Amino acid sequence: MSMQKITITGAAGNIAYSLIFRILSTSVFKKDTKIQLNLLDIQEMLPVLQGLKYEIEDCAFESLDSISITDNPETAFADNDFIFLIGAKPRTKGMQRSDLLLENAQIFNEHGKIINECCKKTTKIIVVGNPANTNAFIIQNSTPNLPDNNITSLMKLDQNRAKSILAGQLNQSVESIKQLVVWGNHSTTQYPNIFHALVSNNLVVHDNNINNDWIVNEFIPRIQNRGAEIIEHRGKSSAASAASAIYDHFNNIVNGSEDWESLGILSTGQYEISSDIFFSFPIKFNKDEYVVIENLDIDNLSSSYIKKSEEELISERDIVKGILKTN
Ligand code: NAX
Repeated sequence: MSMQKITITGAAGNIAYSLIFRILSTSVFKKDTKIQLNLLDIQEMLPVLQGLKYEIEDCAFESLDSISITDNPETAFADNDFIFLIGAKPRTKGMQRSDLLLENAQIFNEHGKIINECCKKTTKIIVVGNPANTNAFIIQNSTPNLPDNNITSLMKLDQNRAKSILAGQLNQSVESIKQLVVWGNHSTTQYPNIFHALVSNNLVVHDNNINNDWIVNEFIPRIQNRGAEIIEHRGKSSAASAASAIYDHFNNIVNGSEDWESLGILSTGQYEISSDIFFSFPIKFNKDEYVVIENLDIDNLSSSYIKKSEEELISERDIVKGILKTN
């Protein structure tokens, strides 16, 4: 029997409520692997965590070894295999995006410093709390003891949304769509690049249902604004679909993927993207690592979208730089 230690922050929140049950019911690990789960939230949420712990126990999951709940990051982060950083403050009425960036930057900076002291070299960190890519950049800055490529940010929800909406337009199954990747930031500047995508091994852009007008005026803005569309209908932000995407991202990190994937990683200058931002590139998983798929042709339209998202990430990075200086 082997053991995997997983910590989830923001564990009393909406996404965690779907994610935890998915991770334990359909383990990404080999059958004889047990999970030690650490759930972290702020002190006011400890009663909620206690109730959540009871619910998890009541599922009698075979994959579960133990659960601990805490509001102490030192306890939560010690000696982990995987850390899901979901906990973040929501944007409240009248709050500017820059205020949210700074508030959440403080949380991620504090968590990063603690992780740096108590993690293993192999600890993998998946950043979800928004602004996810810039929070991942903060984590990377505050964890010099960890290899940069252990840190990724979630872009899989955007990729799943793009796949599903494209499959609907083509009247095809989602699994027939391949090589559809979202570039850039997890925000309204993200760029779902349809020009390399395949449907049943043929280029999607050759399909009769697809034309430039649909790509520019419907497909791209629909994906970019899908989060807002969900809030408009549900009155709350995406939670179950976000949890499902986190599970997919986690599964890819553990077991790899045959398809091209979207995840935020530290740019090292691929496609001439600035080298100190977390940017979503087309990624191929090899056995135990992932690599950026290089030398793809980027047309002028794609290039202008990609630049815009890069500019946004650079400006987010510049806003949080003051906090990083105090490290
Ligand atoms: P909730 O507001 O339901 O939950 C957030 C939880 O974080 C709360 O329980 C809160 O008490 C906790 N928290 C706040 N500060 C904390 C701290 N210092 N330490 C530990 N926990 C803390 O939000 P939820 O819907 O679960 O979303 C969580 C985050 O995911 C948000 O930032 C959201 O914007 C982001 N998302 C990111 C996505 C992505 O694709 N990257 C998609 C989904 C989601 O919008």
